[in-house]
Amino acid sequence: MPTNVTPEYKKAEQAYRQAREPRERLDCLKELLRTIPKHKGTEHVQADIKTRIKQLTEELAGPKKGGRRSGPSHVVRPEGAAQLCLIGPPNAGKSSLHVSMTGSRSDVGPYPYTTHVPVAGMLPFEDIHFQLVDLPPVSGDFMEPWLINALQPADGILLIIDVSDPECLEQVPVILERLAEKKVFLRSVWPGLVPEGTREETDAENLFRLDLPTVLIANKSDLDPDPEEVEILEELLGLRFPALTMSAQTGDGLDELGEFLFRALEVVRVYTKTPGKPVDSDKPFTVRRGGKVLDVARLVHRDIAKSLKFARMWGEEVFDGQQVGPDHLVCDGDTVELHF
Ligand SMILES: Nc1nc2c(ncn2[C@@H]2O[C@H](COP(=O)(O)OP(=O)(O)OP(=O)(O)O)[C@@H](O)[C@H]2O)c(=O)[nH]1
Ligand SMILES: [Mg+2]
Repeated sequence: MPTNVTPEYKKAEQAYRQAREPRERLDCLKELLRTIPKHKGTEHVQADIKTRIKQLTEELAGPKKGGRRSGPSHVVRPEGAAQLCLIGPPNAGKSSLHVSMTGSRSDVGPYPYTTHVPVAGMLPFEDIHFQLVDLPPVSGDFMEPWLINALQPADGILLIIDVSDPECLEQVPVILERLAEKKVFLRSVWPGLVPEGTREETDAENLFRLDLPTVLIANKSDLDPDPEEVEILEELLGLRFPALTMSAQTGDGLDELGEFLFRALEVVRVYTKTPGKPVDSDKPFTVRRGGKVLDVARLVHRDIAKSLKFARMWGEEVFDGQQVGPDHLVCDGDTVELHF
């Protein structure tokens, strides 16, 4: 972080960290550039901000007529309770898993480098969905230049390997290295599961670094049915990602992901109701542990959040219809009635 920054810049920094929508992130970047003190000590950061503005503007502009870039935008707008990106070496079965878990039509092929563009799909879990984004592979030979940008809105990574392929021992470190070069760091710590004795050092000072909680997915377990294989792999690689074993072919282990993500991301479901009407129990809004009534109101409508006065709540930690303020914490399964 540059020295002697103004409170205005600090505010812009905080807004950037929280922004998820690409367009919102672009606005925040412009605000950062506007507010950063312009002197020698901030030149690097200024250049970094400008590069990101350029990249994101190009992404948002979509296909360029007669230009280098063509095809759809590579940033997927987050939807559902969280966005998870699929990363892995070529041919590991990322797209096969995506198809099986979300019902998408992502291309599957028996040869490497089948996937060329991001494909979004929704993984259902109970009454919510997680968004899974299938991506092209990462290898020592190649990584799509836009891939890092596509990871920016993600809440986490599914690191998918072919557990029957001994080459994954070389592939995984290469992937981690390539991402780290671009300031994307795959982390084993998830908010809802902090393994004992792990404290990962992060350089929180750096605005553009991205730390993404990661789950290792050992795919193709039908080809290597040793249930301890993934533990041995992690031991050999010196990694401590939580791991799930799956087979896209047989469907084994696929139904564990939703439950895992729900717990690891500490998703909190909140139902809403209008005064005098029954609860809208079909579609909850989702926040994370530590979320407040105000956060739920923001999801319902920005204007409601702005003029929110109080809420009535039903749930385990309140008495029925209890009146609470906008800063009241919500718990999974709560119902709120917003008064504004
Ligand atoms: N036996 C077995 N084969 C699988 C499994 N999952 C995927 N495959 C096969 O592995 C090959 C590659 O699958 P894809 O899903 O295209 O792999 P990918 O990781 O998306 O590949 P790229 O897009 O090239 O990175 C295909 O022939 C799949 O049928 C599995 O669980 N078991
Ligand atoms: Mg693929």
